[in-house]
Amino acid sequence: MFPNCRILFVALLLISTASVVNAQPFKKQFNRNTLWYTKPANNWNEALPIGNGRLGAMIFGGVADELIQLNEATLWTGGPADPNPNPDAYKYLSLVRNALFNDSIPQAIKYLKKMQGPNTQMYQPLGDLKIKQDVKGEISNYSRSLDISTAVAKTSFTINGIDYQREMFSSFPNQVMVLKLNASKPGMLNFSLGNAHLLDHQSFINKNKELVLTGKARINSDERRNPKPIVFNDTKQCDGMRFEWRVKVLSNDGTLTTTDSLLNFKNATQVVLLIAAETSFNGFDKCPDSDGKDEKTLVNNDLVKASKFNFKTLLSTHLKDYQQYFNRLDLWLANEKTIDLPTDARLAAYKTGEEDAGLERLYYQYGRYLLIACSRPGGPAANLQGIWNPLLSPPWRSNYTTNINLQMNYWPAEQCNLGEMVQPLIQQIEHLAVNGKNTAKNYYRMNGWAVHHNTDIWAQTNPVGEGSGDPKWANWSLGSPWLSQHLFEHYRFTKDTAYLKNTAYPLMKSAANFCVDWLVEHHGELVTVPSTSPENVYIHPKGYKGTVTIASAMDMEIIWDLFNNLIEAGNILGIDTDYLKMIKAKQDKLHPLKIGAKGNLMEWYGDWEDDDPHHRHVSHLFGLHPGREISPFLNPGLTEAAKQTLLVRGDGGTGWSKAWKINFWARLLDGNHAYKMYQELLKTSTLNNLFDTHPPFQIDGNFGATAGITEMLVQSQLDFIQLLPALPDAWSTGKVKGIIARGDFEIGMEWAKGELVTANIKSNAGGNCVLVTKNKISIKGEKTTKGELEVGGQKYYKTAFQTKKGTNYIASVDY
Ligand code: FUC
Repeated sequence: MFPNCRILFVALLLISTASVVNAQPFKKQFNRNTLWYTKPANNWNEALPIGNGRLGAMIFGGVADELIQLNEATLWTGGPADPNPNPDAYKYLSLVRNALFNDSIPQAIKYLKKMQGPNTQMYQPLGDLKIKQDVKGEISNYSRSLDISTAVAKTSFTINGIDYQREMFSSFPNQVMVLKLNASKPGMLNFSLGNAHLLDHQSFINKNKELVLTGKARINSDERRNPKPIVFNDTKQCDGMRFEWRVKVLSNDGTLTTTDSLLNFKNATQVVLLIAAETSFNGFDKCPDSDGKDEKTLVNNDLVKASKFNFKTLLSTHLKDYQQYFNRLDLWLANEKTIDLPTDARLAAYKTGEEDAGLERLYYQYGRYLLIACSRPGGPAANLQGIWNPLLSPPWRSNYTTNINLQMNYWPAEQCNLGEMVQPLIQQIEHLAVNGKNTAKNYYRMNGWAVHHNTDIWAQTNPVGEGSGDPKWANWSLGSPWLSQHLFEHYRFTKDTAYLKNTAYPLMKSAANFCVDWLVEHHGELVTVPSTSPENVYIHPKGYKGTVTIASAMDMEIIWDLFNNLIEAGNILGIDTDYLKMIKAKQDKLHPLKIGAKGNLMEWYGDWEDDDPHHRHVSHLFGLHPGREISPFLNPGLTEAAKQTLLVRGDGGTGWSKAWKINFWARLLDGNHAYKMYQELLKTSTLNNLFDTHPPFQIDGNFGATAGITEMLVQSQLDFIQLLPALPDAWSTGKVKGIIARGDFEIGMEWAKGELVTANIKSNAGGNCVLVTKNKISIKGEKTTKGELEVGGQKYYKTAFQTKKGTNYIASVDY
């Protein structure tokens, strides 16, 4: 039954506009974790994504013409980054600094452009797999779906009484994609398989009757604003990355013939195909051509290994692997209704104001699905589009932007019980620290490692912009301290002291060394100069628009955060006492955060107006989130200023901007405003396949929203765990299992009418557990230390107890 008339109206509208096929009434075949549709994707933004961290596909679900667009996560243009692409850059630093201290902003901008270097490389598509299926007649029962609890996509339809189905998944354990096609009547499956790529390539059938596509990425990516010819070879250094993908027939009960570069299947009932892909990428510091891996042997090995198994075994191995991650966390909202509507119709109804807690929950879990699908240990970090990109010149190069977007991709990982998926980011940071040392030395004559606004699979770290980039983004230089936050957070969530000692601490310390050198003493304070507040523009008191300043609030907060984490880390490890005293002294001397005339947190060195008061970046609230310098529990004055800042900025912005605002409002303990931002994100920044759109598609908003919802339910950034810190009225009754709090506590909870009922806390690492709740609670069978505190007029109860590793504790509310 349809819940009400408006949904019915939208449903009818969709059914009547389904021009490609007839949408027949549906059997209840989909569960609460399924995205499903009654027509094929009209375009890429409607196709459904699958991935195993490395091999990705966007499935369109066409009937006679099916398009499956493929990606391989390591396929990028270019080769190892040039350690010193602008040898004169360092000469301009003192000129920039003098200009800024003399308040000559245009002059500083001119010099900053002279400090820029090449733009990053681009993430590339792997190609298209094309299916032409021989089907004639009226189509009924069409659906295409993606079940995020199994990570399996399906396309089904009926023609002349025959049911056809295609089923596809990307297997991490077997490192292939698996595609099964079948017909319900024997011998009725007739189709051909071909491939395509936008670059010059070779396409053929090899002696094993495999469909092969081989190609080479460009060594130079073209410049968007000033297209240069595609270049595959660099006579000086290195040639572009090679790639190859193959389709192998695992089983086929019909006949197979080949023509040129097509596989033709006739009179089959079921065909199972394996798709394997490899590139010659051999590490961020190796030429992908001369020092590249042998991609042909690797593809062959992948296929040989996977073809030892039948479809059933491949599927069960895939499910076991995928579900070990996905099933760790679940959320139930009491007001989730069973809605027998396709996902695009649900979203359309939601956009008209229809309530749909089930869609809200689905989008939340979709963020977890996407992270498992695009970031797996051993592979590259999730880029701006995860691993899904069909274009040779994708938006923003589909690279990594480090002034918010890359970090946002990883905000949900630890807290949503997917800590392993952070490994690719940590690996990227390790590479950045190597190249970033050259950048710090060559560009600034400084110690430590520096990362600027953009990076890529080659871990490029120089300021980008090629001499004409706006310094408000191109010259932003605090990538290393911000990324270091993720290093320490991984420790805070896992309590892995060996990792802290051997991996995180040395990298954090080196980033801090860069910050120590980067800071300049000015009127008795430490400031950054040059400084930007990504990517905002202020109105200078002299009337012109300024982008560069000294000591933006964000710079101060990021450096404060690193110093704070480093001191904490050093104390845990019991090392570097004198060094950390020096760091503490520097932290205390940082130019302080200030409140402006409007009651907001000052973004700039002066209390200047913004060129765009609703600018999408809210960089100066870094200390509220993802930092932990500003909190209602610590500093009500700054917290109020942060709130005022958000009110002035408004609730608009790009997808990721709205996602960030969910997190901000959750940290301000305002669940209803956080929820409002979530609604805004779903209503105005979400595509029909539930990808976030900037616009265009950018995956950070998906991840930022999943993180934000978790922040509404559990927070642990301070030295306690808050249960239901920002529960919105809309989700007044529900339950959750599997959220991870810092200290490695796994939290399950039930709540009703807006109040906690019970919580289950599993201690994975032992240690002291401090809970902060709005209700008074007891821990079954445990002695606790209790306290009370009041924040913003709300009374909170603090309950502390010692835990044993591997033990479950039950918290119940004292009535
Ligand atoms: C930053 C943002 C843009 C976009 C880009 C990828 O530059 O300001 O909005 O998200 O990254």
